Amino acid sequence: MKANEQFHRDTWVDVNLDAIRHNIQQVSQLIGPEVAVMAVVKANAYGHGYVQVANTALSSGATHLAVAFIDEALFLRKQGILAPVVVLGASRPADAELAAEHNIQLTIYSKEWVLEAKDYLTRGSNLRVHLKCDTGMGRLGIKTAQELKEIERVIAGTAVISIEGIYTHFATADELDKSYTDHQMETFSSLVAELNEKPPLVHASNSAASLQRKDSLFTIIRFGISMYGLSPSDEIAHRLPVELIPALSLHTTIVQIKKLQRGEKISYGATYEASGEEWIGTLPIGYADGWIRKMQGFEVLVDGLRVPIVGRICMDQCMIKLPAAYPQGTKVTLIGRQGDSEIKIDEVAAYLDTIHYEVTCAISARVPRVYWKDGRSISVLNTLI
Ligand code: PMH
Repeated sequence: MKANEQFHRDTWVDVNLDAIRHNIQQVSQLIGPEVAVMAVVKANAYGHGYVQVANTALSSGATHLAVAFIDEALFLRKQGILAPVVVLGASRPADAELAAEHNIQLTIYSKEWVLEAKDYLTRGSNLRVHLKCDTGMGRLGIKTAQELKEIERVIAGTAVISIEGIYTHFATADELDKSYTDHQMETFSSLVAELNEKPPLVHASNSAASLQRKDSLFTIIRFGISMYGLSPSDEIAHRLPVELIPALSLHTTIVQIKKLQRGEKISYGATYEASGEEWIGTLPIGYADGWIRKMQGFEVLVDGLRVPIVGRICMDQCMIKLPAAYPQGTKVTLIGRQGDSEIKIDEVAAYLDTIHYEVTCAISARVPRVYWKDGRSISVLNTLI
């Protein structure tokens, strides 16, 4: 079946799996064969689609996957993905057995959690955990050597939990000033040194650190935003040592075109008024797709030209002003390339006064994702069927 026969609305995301493969290969070359790659696929793989990204990452050399909570990990398991999955966020002690059963590794950061969880684990279970150290992010984590050693001691006293990893997360690795990350690195290294036994996995680097500092690589990196082809921040974009290819683009089509006369108005609130004869196209994408109301006034690409979004963005539709009577069915690109023109996710993020992470995550589940490999569309994710 053709890709566009698997959904019935002409708005879709294209995900270029070759770009994801390329980005992983680039970072793998940079970090060398001694350091493994954990592909961060939480939040529907930053909006790109859990399963297709996870499988592409694994077949491109990633050994581990990371998600935010157990339900995301269970979803991957349900889709037949067997690779090690690490939950980066908090989990309930009562779910320890469930995680162990599905070979899902959990993040822990308190002795109390271990004491509670071990009562839920049945004899013969082995829950693998990663000890999260808070070295300056102030989010989740063990702060002192004493707490860390206590947790190690309590785990050593149970047969049902084993320490698979120790890690931390950087707060400012995407900034040019490296002093705060240096400080976090020192704190982390001294905490790791306190353990009686070094776990198999030691990790700290997100994309920004992976691409910039060899000293933070340890045994595995946690590669997120740059796997999707995006620079961790504008600040470091010009000094990245590898070429990244963005994987995601967003498209729709003109479903109606009409000629407005001077004084005629557009959309809720009738806030836009034609100043003369104008061609207006209606697009079947709106704020419920993640193309939020604040995008009013931004531009889209039609026939390689930038044209403005006019009037308020509705839940499922919005309108654009066209320079000519383009035919119904004309492709419109909201993120991505048309010929020599491009609207980058960064530009959308800047217009919304946010970061690109938020833009891709916000493209809602009802927008089908079409997956491309070797120049061909190979599958579609349509959560509505
Ligand atoms: N490790 C942890 C613990 C994370 O929270 C994230 C991203 C990553 C790795 C990957 O980072 P990267 O995408 O910069 O490579 N987490 C988040 C977050 O919580 N908000 O924005 C990104």
